[in-house]
Amino acid sequence: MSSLFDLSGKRALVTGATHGLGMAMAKGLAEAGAELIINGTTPSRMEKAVGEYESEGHTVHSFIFDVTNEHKVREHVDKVEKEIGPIDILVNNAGIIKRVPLKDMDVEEYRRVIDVDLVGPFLMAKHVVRHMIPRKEGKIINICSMMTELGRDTVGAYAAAKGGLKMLTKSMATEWARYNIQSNAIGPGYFATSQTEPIRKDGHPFNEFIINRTPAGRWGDPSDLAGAAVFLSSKGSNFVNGQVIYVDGGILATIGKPANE
Ligand code: GCO
Repeated sequence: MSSLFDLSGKRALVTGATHGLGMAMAKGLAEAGAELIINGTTPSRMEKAVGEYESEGHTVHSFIFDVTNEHKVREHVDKVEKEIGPIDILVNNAGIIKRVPLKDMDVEEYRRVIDVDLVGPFLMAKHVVRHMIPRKEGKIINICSMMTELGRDTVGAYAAAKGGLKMLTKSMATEWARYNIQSNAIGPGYFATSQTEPIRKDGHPFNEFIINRTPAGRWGDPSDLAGAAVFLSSKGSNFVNGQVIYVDGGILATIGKPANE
């Protein structure tokens, strides 16, 4: 049974893997045997991240490029395939959020969120799948969100992108499953990362709200995502397509309860 989830001999490209959920999922894939190719956009952050991966015994190939730049995406994907080897697993994790009420949001801010969170995964998958199709094998994992299913004040652009990413995942599954390429998504709940730090720390009321709103009664730890990432990267998911696996402590299972109960 354990061989079902063994990623030895597999190569995983994870975008936005210099910190947070991307790094946690990448480490999980490496612990299951995968060779790591990591993407980021900030050289200083990448240097620190490579040091962390290596200090934990993981060898990584690192590349700095913007997933919204199709020329750079094509160039780097082709470079990896030519110089390192086939990309077996793509994790589209890179994403940004801008917390601004829709009525106040500048259209360029809105466009940037859509570009990184929805166009980026399309471009990465389009160029990785070019190589997967002839091999008739591959795994694509898009990283969705609670905002794939729920709205929240000030995150409308992000929700629009993450909602679209669910349907993009289903569309990838529709077009690429015939080549034995499984396209699925992971929907993280609320996790303790730098992205949520502004709404979690220093007595922010959202912290208590999330703890009460989450049946598990806690924020997710990034390591909680490794299992779903390994499953969707492994032979264990070879007949799973177009699904979003929510790793959310139960948030989407419930309407919640009054704070004082
Ligand atoms: C927010 C949070 C969320 C989480 C995550 C939930 O402002 O509501 O940042 O967007 O980060 O996406 O799944």
